[in-house]
Amino acid sequence: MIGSTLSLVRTALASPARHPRTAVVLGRLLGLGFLICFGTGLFSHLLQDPLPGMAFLTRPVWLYRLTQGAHVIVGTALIPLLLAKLWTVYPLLFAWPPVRSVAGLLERAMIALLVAAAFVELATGLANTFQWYPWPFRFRETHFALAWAIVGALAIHIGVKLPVIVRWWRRSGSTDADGALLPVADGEGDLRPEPRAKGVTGAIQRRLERAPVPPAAVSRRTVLIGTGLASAAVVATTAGETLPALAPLNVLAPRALRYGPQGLPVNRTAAEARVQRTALDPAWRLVVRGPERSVALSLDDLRAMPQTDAGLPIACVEGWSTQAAWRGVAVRDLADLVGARDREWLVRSFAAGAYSSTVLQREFAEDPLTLIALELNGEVLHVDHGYPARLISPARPGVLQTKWLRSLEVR
Ligand SMILES: Nc1nc2c(c(=O)[nH]1)N[C@H]1C(S)=C(S)[C@@H](COP(=O)(O)O)O[C@H]1N2
Ligand SMILES: [Mo]
Repeated sequence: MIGSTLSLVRTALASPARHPRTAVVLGRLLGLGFLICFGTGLFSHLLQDPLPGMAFLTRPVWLYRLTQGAHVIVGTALIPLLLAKLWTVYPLLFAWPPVRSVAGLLERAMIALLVAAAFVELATGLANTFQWYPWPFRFRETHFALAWAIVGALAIHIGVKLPVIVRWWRRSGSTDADGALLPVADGEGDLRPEPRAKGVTGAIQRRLERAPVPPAAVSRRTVLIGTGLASAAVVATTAGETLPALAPLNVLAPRALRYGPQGLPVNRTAAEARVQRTALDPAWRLVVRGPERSVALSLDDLRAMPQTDAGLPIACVEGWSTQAAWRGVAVRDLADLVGARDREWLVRSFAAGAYSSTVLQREFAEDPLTLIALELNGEVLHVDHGYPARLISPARPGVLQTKWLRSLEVR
């Protein structure tokens, strides 16, 4: 009874667009996209939590802007692709019996894991770009752990589906008409439109036989073109938060380029961080603590030191980024003051809460463009951008570009 009902469901859902080739074409793009997101995400994660002994490139200065921009753009494009893929294969959920072998059971369980993980990954990633955290768990740890689950499950999934993938890899067309199978363990997962529901008898069967065959609502081409257009549309309307050329189309992204004081977006204002009073206090000093010597520098002391200009982007993990002109004291010059070149620094903010300190690794500390910035785009740093002084360094995530500095200590 259940079997025949499910068979009816599958007959109703059959469509020429729900074809293994659709699944393979979408699957290729999904696999490629998830790999790009995995690689760029791993890079971003390691920059924030380096493994012991790890060193990073500090050039090109836009390296992180590129990798994180790609991470968020590709992740956004994956959303329509994943939905289209699920639309293509979900009739397989109505197969009866649901499993026919241990291998089939394992494969289904693994696909359930893959789909669930991919869904949560894309949903949390999207919410993160809007700085919206409607969940009790920590975003970064969860997003990172799920990424490994996805990549592992994807590897197994591709391995199991290799026969179908190989079969549909080339658009030869000759095998198109025959056995449109999504072969799994032992022939489970037939996506073929069923000419007639199996196991249906009596009145239902007679009605089915008399029923006209419904015309194909959508073709494979329509589904693929529609999915491509949907992905292109979400990218075109969001990528403008990092690509200036697309800025005029940027209507869906949470960030507009050049919005905010001094032409730069602000994630956390001085008022939100409750630092206005400390920031504007003339008694403010920047403490630079070397192994043997320490100095406490006023803003005038810092301004009296040699000033370095650097054109560097702020590239937020959430995907927005903006190029800006910074001016201030090179960290190398401060290191010379306390005799501590070629060292790793702990940089602290007087703002409490998240991102209140960062470890500035040796290679970034030694880069001549890593600055204690006092000016932004030709003006004294706005208090929302970290007045009196903030850290800015090439090729590092925005979260590590600490604002409202209090001290630098050799580690
Ligand atoms: N002290 C402090 N520094 C901080 C932050 C913060 O919340 N507190 N935000 C970081 C983040 S997430 C980014 S992307 C950059 C740029 O943020 P802004 O646009 O708010 O300046 O500053 C970073 N520096
Ligand atoms: Mo950020």
